[in-house]
Amino acid sequence: EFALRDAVLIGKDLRKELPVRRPFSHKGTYGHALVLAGSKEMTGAPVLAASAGLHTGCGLLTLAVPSPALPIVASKINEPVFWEWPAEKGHFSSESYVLLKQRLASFDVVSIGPGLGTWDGGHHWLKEIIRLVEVPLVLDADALNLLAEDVSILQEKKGQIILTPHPGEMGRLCGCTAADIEKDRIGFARMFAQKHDVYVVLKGTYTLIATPDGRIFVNPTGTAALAKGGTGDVLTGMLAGMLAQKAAQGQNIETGIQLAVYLHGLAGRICGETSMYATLASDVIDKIGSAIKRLS
Ligand code: NPW
Ligand code: AMP
Ligand code: MG
Repeated sequence: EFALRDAVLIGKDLRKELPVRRPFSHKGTYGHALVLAGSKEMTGAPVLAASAGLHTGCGLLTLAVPSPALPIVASKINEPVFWEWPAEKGHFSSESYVLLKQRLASFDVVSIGPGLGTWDGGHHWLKEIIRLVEVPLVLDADALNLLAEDVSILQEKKGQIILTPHPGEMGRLCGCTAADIEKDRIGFARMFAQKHDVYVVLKGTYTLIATPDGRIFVNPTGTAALAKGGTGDVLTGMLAGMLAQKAAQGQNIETGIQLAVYLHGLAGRICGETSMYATLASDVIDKIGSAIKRLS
């Protein structure tokens, strides 16, 4: 029932959707993002996501990191405020639950997953988070791997959820292989988004955005320069940074998702102009500003 011609190519009208940077404004005007990421084994991913979020323009960013990894992560980046996340990931006491709910309410967007790792029963932990967060919630990487244990926990959501799987993660969510996903990218993304009432950003050469009501957007800006570890963590951060601005200004998040995906690809292309081989995830972050300039 859905033909390829029904998919909409993004880019043309995105310039006017960029959050406006007004002279009479301050950091509070541009939103406060929370990124919850990292583990002892993966201390780079949270730094990439947080740095990408701030380069995309949010006013404030808090980086929550499990306590064993926090000192290492905090030594690599200066701009975020840190939140020492309890290492006991699987359990909230009723007291900590109330405090957590209060603290989570102070953010305009919450992004979870890069480098977080997975653990037994982790989907119970994720279910509590999904229940508590009332603002746009981005789930990526290991948050998607935890979600794959039981996708029905999405029913607990209070606000909009955005999933950013690569084909491997999408396969885990759908109970099939990455190769199956690649044979029908639009079909899987659209089915999952509609069934669970979420946005699905299915990454790949042409990243797709499937909306909860069954529309499909296609991003043209990707490049093989992005085929390197950490570039997905950069996209997660860019979504947090862009959605924080959209949410803080009371705007619809849909064009924020499109902007983040488009600018991520464009930043990759700008890197590719120097080298298709040498591009690192951190180089992509350095080109976010140029990508925004090229769009505007
Ligand atoms: P194959 O076999 O390679 O063809 P995983 P991950 C498949 C963190 N990171 N098209 C792929 O297929 C992340 O945030 C930390 C088709 C394979 O089966 C996560 O927390 C970094 N298939 C964690 O590492 C930097 C595709 O998916 C599987 C595909 C694990 O994330 C690196 C691999 O995916 C990393 O970001 C495509 N386009 N893309 C750090 N510096 O701290 C992927 N696949 O097993 O989910 O592993 O994506 O590396
Ligand atoms: P991840 O696998 O989570 O690190 O995400 C990789 C990111 O790089 C996604 O945004 C992909 O769309 C992008 N990417 C990787 N390889 C390519 C490619 N060959 N062409 C376009 N985009 C790519
Ligand atoms: Mg990833």
